[in-house]
Amino acid sequence: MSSGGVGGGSLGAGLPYHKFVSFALEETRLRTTLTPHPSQEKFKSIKPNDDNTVFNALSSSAPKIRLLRSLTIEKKNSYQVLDFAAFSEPEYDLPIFCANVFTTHAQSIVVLDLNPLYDTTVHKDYKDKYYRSIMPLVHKYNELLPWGGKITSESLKFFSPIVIWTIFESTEHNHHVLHSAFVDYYKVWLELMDQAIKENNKATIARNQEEQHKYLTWRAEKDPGYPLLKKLIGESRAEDLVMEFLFEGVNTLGTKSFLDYFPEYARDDGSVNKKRSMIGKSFETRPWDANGEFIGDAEAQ
Ligand code: BLA
Repeated sequence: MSSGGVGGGSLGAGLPYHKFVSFALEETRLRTTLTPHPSQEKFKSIKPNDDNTVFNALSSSAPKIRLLRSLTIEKKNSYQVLDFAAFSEPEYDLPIFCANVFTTHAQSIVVLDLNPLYDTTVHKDYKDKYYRSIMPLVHKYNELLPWGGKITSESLKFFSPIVIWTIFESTEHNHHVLHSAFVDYYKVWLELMDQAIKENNKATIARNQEEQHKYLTWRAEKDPGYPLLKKLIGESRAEDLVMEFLFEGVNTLGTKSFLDYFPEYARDDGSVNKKRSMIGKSFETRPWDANGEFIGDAEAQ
């Protein structure tokens, strides 16, 4: 019997998504100094219940970056996962870099975005500040990585006008295009990070922190990957991974609860509705125009 699942660290070098992660780390090191994040130690060698699955988890910080973390999962002959994100310190209102891919032999489900800290349909100033100049990215990838069809409607307010939401056939060519999009999007995020100026206003910093906390709270509760993580490593280890690694900060950046932010999920007995979506899926086509104006109407879809 091979010792496949043991010592995931070294095997990780062969993972296709390892290439994405190592590019991002190298590119980040050209701009800033990464130090290991406290969560790294506990999560670097997660051993799933099944020998055919390998986890790789890495987390770092840098002067403007509160948390840069990646998780890759490979289940032999079955599926691969990339979950990569970067969160700034609350002194900056930077978008959250978000790359999530779930790949089987047949298809890949992809979200690649600079998730806005502030909902861009409400905060036009935020939309203009970060997205106006990078809208051409949409044009570049719109045909190669087309809109993935109806989506959990609640996700939309966490997405930016440049989001790549796509489901494609898992071919080498498509993965090549995805890699190129990842490189482009990550370079843009790094450039924004480099240019970001530290905020001194306490109220603004507190608001940035609360927005990040709201995002973490949403994803820690409703992330589509959560059920699979529970299956792979069990409920309690999956919860640790989600709360203390993937969405680290959810227990420390704020005190509001999921229902404080998303009261529509409250059940009569005060618990959180387990449904992923209260509204259901909508948006058959891309709901932003080329200028990043929101043109979707959930009711009408
Ligand atoms: C599916 N993942 C999805 C879907 C989206 C995302 C939009 C399609 C289903 C839907 O409409 O919700 C991703 N959604 C996101 C992201 C945000 C969001 C990134 O709102 C950010 C705000 N995916 C992972 C990990 C796993 C994973 C770590 O990131 C597994 C460990 C799996 N994602 C996964 C699976 C599906 C999926 C199995 C298909 C099953 C399903 O639709 O529930």
